[in-house]
Amino acid sequence: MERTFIMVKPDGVQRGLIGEIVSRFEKKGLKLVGAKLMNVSRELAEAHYAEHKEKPFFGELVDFITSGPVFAMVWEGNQAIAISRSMMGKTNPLDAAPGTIRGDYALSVGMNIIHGSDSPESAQREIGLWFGEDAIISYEKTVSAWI
Ligand code: RTP
Ligand code: MG
Repeated sequence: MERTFIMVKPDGVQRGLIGEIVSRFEKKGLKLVGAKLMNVSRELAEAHYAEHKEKPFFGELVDFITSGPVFAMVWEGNQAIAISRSMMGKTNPLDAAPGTIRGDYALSVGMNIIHGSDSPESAQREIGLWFGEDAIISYEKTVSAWI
């Protein structure tokens, strides 16, 4: 069983896509184990995207993520990390297949609606950074036997 950190970015929140995105993850069969609507400090944004610190777009990326509230979530399930990445689609909406979240809702790489952890190491780091283990809920979903 895996956990992954998923975030609806400020553009997704402003465009009213929280419900649509949560719905897609629920219908897929993943289990929501943590969620919060929050403003992001520059410090948190810089720590979250630390791997991109030297990239030319880093400043813009941090400006964007701190520009309005985000909806941060933790989803749990078999292969949750890879499954979520495939539901999101490629980073650049130009390459994201129709049917994926970015393929259906985004036009530009700078505003691509959603973030998802890209590996087990990233997921662990990001869940710790945004939630901490105490904020994650453990519960049984009886429907899990059918997924
Ligand atoms: P994310 O971390 O946000 O889930 O996106 P990702 O894994 O698909 O892509 P990543 O390579 O980690 O890039 C992080 C975010 O930086 C912005 N970006 N801009 N201007 C550019 O060439 C460029 N490249 C990346 C995107 O918003 C991307 O989601
Ligand atoms: Mg990434």
